[in-house]
Amino acid sequence: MVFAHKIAPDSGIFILTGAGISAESGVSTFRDKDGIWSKYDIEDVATPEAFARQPEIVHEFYNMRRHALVHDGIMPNKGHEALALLEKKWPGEVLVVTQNVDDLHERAGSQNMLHMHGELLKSRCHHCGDVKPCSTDLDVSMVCAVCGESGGLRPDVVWFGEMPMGDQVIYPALARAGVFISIGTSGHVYPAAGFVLEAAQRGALTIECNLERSANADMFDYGFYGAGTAEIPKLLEAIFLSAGLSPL
Ligand code: BV8
Repeated sequence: MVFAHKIAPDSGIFILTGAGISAESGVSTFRDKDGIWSKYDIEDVATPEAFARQPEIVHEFYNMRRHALVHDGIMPNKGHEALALLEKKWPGEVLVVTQNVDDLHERAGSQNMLHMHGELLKSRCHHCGDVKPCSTDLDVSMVCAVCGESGGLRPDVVWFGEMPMGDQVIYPALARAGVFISIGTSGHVYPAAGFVLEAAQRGALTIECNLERSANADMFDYGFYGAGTAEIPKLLEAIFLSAGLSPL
């Protein structure tokens, strides 16, 4: 398939990913049937108020997910690998901005990327802001090695009502992108769900790749619908062909 839009081979490609790209690696999504939010209430586990009110419950929620990521043999899938290969082979800039807190993009080889909702494998001290790698359980009794305060170590993730990370990189990259791709996200969470409009207003070609049409599917020029491991390679082939380049 070739897009009606011509793509300049030196175009910047901005890729937003969500939980759907990690689904085939065995990581639960949030809003699918049996997803995380069908088992937990956001207000109980993913807000700063929840952490202030019942930190043990919040720690248990993230400790369970961190333990699974580290110990359950979760590996990057062909979708993560295809994006890492794109970064190597595409003549222009490729930036992956993920809403995911897993490390699967990095483990697949993506380098030019950022976690706008933080990382499960990092802890942050609520008191002094110190961030450290973290692959084990956190609990309220732990003392921060930098400031000596206890009770403040939390997962280095962005909760609802908190400012997402990386704005200084994200918005300039959206402004210069020639192609905006959204992969594996339901389009419910802002400001991420608004990125497609930012890119479209600057004239970017916008493409959605998802198991099914997302909440903001109508905002995209093209859609590839099905499992990411099957659709992402098709989408990347169309991009190379539309730029007059031989596919990966
Ligand atoms: C903020 C924590 C402001 C880490 C998460 C308008 C503008 C701005 C904000 C708001 C607004 N309206 C409402 C808000 C507030 C809120 C919000 O958006 N609420 C929603 C629910 C309405 N936003 C915020 O609070 C954000 N902060 O705006 O701050 C501010 C300004 C100044 C000062 C202070 C604050 C913060 C949002 C971040 C919240 N944290 N996670 C964690 O626990 O993981 S969000 C959570 O949802 C995850 O990060 C997740 O990534 C994210 C989005 O979900 P998806 O990734 O899309 O996952 P989902 O399950 O929904 O969908 C998966 C998709 O994959 C599905 O479509 C499915 O079809 C598809 N799929 C499944 N299998 C496959 C597949 N696709 C392909 N292949 C497959 N095999």
